[in-house]
Amino acid sequence: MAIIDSRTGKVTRDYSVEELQHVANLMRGYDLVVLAAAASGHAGGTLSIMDITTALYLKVANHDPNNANWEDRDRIIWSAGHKAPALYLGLAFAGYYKPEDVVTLRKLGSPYQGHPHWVKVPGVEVSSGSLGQGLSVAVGEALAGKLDGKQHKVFCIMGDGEQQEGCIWEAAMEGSHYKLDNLIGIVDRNGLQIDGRVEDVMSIEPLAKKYRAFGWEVLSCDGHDMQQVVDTLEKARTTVGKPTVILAETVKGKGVSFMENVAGWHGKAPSVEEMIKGLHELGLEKQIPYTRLLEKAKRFQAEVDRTLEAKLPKFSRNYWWNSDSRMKASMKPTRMGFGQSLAENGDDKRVVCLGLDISGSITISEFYAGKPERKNRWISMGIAEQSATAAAAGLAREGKLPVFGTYGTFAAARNLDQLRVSVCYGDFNVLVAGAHGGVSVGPDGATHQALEDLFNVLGLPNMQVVVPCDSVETRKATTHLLLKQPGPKFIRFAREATPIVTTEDTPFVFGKANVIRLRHEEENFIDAFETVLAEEYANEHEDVSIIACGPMVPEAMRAAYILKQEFGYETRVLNLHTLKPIDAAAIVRAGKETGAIVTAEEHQIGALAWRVSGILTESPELFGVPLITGAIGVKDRFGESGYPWELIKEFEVSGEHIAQKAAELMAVKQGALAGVAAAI
Ligand SMILES: Cc1ncc(C[n+]2csc(CCOP(=O)(O)OP(=O)(O)O)c2C)c(N)n1
Repeated sequence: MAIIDSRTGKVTRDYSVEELQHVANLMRGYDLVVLAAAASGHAGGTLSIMDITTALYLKVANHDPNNANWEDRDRIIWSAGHKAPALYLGLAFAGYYKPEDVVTLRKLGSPYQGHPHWVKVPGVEVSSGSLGQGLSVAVGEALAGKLDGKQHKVFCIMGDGEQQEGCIWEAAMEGSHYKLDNLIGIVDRNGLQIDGRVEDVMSIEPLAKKYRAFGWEVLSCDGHDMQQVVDTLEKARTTVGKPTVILAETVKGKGVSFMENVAGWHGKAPSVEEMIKGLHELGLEKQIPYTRLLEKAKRFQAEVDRTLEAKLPKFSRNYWWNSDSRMKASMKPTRMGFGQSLAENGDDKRVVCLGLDISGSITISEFYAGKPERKNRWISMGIAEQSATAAAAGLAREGKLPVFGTYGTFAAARNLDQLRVSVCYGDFNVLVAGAHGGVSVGPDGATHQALEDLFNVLGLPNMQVVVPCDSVETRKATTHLLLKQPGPKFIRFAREATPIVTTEDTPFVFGKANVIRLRHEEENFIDAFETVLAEEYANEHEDVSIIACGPMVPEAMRAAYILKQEFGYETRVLNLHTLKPIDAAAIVRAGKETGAIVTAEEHQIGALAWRVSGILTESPELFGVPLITGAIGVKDRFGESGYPWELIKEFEVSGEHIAQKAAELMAVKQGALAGVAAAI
């Protein structure tokens, strides 16, 4: 069967193998264009899965593009959500929408999010992006199919690196236990993952034997031989009494010579020049109207820019970073400070670093870069956050100082119970890096943006939590946590370049806030500020306080500047880099001495705001003291694809938004003071 009119049951279009080959090639070309337009995304794994995608959506799976939720459709679940562009193009070429629509990929407001969301795009079966979950979802859909006496199949597309997630094997057991012969797994065996060869990162072999031992029928094919792909998929439909897995041998980056078998092309998009080169190799330079498509993407982006500009609170002039000579700041990704510290402190033989297949990007690989003698203390764990977390506890129990890190959400949510029981209950010396925190992974979208991670780790007894404000502070904090601070600790830092607002001389004392005060205009924005330890600061009776952590500290400084320029208000900025243990004294003083507090966090409102308000409300010192508070942060919504600096505006957490909130509080405060004066 294939694409079907669900009303009549008739096949609307049947493709020959040659036609399928032609479409697969075309889809590869579109893939390059949409990735180039997005300037981010996963070239390697989308190209390796393209022939299978074409065979499934145009030939093997029964579905109706005009009736996406047809109850008898075959379900196709993309557990490997990062391959989303291939999925979007498969649906487009099947007729759900036009291929050219996909060119808005990864842009703010586009339905074509970095990782697929089923609510936004018709034909997407479920949302995914956190690896290892799809096979379980497929088990659920297959069980439902059995319960309802349905004949359709449930396909699940997975990566080979993804096989390292333990959850896959729980689902594998369930599939055979319930004899789910309506379940068909497909593994894209391209042999590479982010950190290198699957074989080296964490061997999954012998994969066929493993699935067989779990009670599955195992088929294999050349994932680029269209006839074989179609035949194997059709054969999988006929298995009786057990689930089937297809191990498809593929080449990462297939079809584009300079991308083939190169691990570096995993999470990278081609430049426009590389795209043209790739199109040329595919013989599509003339066939795909790439100039028109890139123009379409630009127009979409221009509209995004306009909408965001309108969202930004307006003042008498532009205060954005580097907008003029007074707003100059140099930028560096905060993650760099983490790697730098590991490089500097890694000689301590107790330090062991665990790799979770994102090592270069989060800079944990700096631990062994150029230092082969440390390689035996570098332990690659594959894509297995839960096991690695508990293994870190085991290492710590034996006197080691384990460090691991991955995307903040996978370092604080995926492994939460392991953190809770194995690490925190045991009170072990484990340093966890919640990398790529907040909006800094922008175009990856909701599944990868850590906006709830701090709720998780702050709620764990014994856990200590630091959110440094720039790469310099990240280096200092990492060094302190790694070697001087016993117990479980979580450090959260960003991927994107953020302004450097501290220097080597800026104080960093674990558990103690800094006060940052605007003093005078300087050529370099940052030099206009003075920073001192909060406990050494003498009250200057400022109008308002802004309490911030992480990349919100530079935004708070910008807000302080705006408030001074626009209203003449004096602001006390509190850099609360340590969220746990929290500097309660500095918070209470800010409340008492300024009477107005705005919290600013690049997180769902509450990780910072509720802890600050908890301290304020239970402080006897503040009884009878007039105090008004406001909170800036993400307002109970999931993330979105978009560039990090766009999301700062979209989520209303910019310096302008902080300043606007502070000005609102000031209006109330002044109104109240005027009322008191009038009453006297
Ligand atoms: C739970 C989780 N951990 C980490 C990641 C980050 N990540 C995205 S893709 C990827 C590598 C996947 O490798 P593989 O399954 O082999 O896919 P392919 O090489 O085919 O792209 C990783 C680690 C993630 N998305 N989800």
